[in-house]
Amino acid sequence: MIQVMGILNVTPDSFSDGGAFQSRGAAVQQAHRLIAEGAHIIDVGGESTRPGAVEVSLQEELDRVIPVIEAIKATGQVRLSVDTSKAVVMEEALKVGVDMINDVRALQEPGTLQVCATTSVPICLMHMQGQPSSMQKLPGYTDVIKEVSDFFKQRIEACQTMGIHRDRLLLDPGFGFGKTLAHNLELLAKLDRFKSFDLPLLIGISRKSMIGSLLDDAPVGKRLNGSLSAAVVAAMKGSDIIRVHDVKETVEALRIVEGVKQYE
Ligand code: PT1
Repeated sequence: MIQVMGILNVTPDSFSDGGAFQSRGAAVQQAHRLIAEGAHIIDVGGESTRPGAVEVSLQEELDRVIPVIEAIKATGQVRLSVDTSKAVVMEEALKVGVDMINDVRALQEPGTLQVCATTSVPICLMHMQGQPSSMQKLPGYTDVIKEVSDFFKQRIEACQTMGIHRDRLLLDPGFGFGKTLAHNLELLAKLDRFKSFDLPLLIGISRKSMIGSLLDDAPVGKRLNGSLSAAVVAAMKGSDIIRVHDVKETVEALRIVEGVKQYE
């Protein structure tokens, strides 16, 4: 079954829910809502990585993320993922029982490969060109599919060299991370190319600017239909996990995909 990963942002500058879930209680409440709506995994993130976002200090990120993971984990109702690039945050999240690591920097930060080598949880390796603060300034590729593929190959090898089993890895082309609309659309159109790695694909497109661009610059709050349509396309092209804000709607849309896929 295609899995739905519900987004739980614990950032004050989060791009689409305005930091409404900053306090631990509110974050846990939102987690319960995502679970009730059918989320298979909840992705807890304390660093905004949307275009233009500034980096957050280690202590700030720990303070935001760890208590929330601990509190949701105590309910024992759902698998939890931590959206971080920092080794110490990964380490502390693992101590409180996180089930998956989601790294938009694909374990390129110091110490992250080492921390991941000491555990057996799944790891999502995402592709990004540049850094969030400036990645949308001038994205450029000769061949976006080849360059993302080469990056995956290199990061898979780096993991294996450190003793991280290949079968723990998931791949994510990183929609909106140093990509123009054309790059994002080509990645979505040719998503099936990445199936050749024989690893699960995770896709995050929910409410992103690529959806807004195709809808006459619709604001974040008016991107639901577009996000669902993109999720359906991604699922039809072989995505295994879809990372979204609107869990209930996505679960319903994916039921139709599941129905169709039975007869492929
Ligand atoms: C993602 C993702 C993520 N996206 C994974 N983790 C974000 N594995 C955070 C925009 O163009 O796709 N995959 N963690 C959020 N980042 C963005 C990027 C938000 C671009 C918005 C945009 O609007």
